Amino acid sequence: MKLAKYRAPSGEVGVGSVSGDQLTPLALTEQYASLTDILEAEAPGQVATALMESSAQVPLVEVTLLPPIDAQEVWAAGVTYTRSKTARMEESEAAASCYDRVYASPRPELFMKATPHRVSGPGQPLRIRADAEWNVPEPELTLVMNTRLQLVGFTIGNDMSSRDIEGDNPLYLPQAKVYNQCAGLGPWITLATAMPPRAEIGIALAIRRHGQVVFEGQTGIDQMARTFEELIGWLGRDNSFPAGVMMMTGTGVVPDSDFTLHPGDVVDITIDGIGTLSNPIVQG
Ligand code: DO4
Ligand code: MG
Repeated sequence: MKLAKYRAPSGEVGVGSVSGDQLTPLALTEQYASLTDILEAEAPGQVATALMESSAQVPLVEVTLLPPIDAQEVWAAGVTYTRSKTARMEESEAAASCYDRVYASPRPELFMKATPHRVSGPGQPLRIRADAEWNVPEPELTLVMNTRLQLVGFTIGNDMSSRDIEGDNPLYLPQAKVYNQCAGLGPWITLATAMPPRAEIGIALAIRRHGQVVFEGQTGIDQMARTFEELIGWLGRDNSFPAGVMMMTGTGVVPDSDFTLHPGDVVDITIDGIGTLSNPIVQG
């Protein structure tokens, strides 16, 4: 089952189940009043099924999809694929050994990526920092956890990154990663019970400029150097999440070093079992 957050033409915000090009609104209750409440249930799929029983489907094009997040923090793991390690070592000669070491260390790189107000949903703009010159999207499978740190679903994440700022000095990482409209999430959450086996989850990135594809790349979760459970275990060490948490799991697709995003580009990320997250890029 795929759960989306949407705004109806009336302005009302709701939660719906998506199937093909149709959305079935959920009749929210006092107990299950939000997406977070449903993800918090012992069996989110059963709760959502019960809440949609008397609702009629509406075409997806008649609603506005919102980022599938309420008050969760968004975290990210880094250097979980060889491609990310190599690209980082190229962009930062001074800090090359940091990336090499973290790739092989038991403790992963984890960082706070975004608070909900910095997140863009499907079709909403993602931003290039005004003070950055070398920028890329990072297509990342994103884990959705409830307050008990149970992995309840998956969504698509775009970990927008300023490579010149990060490459200048690794201590600038938070500035390279965290700013207004720095994180894409969506288009919905696929419940964990509905995802394909991990070995079959592919991730594809396409960047379009003036309607032409200027970069394409793909990878698969089977290329990840760490397991989801390992990353969640480290995230939860002496760390609690009163509204649940989402975690991007790192990028395995990095354009060559002569590529940078331009304002006006459109970034499409497709992940098996979820769908496609598409965002236009803005700057300034
Ligand atoms: O170390 C820098 C960030 C790494 C990252 O975001 C990634 O590998 O996806
Ligand atoms: Mg990343």
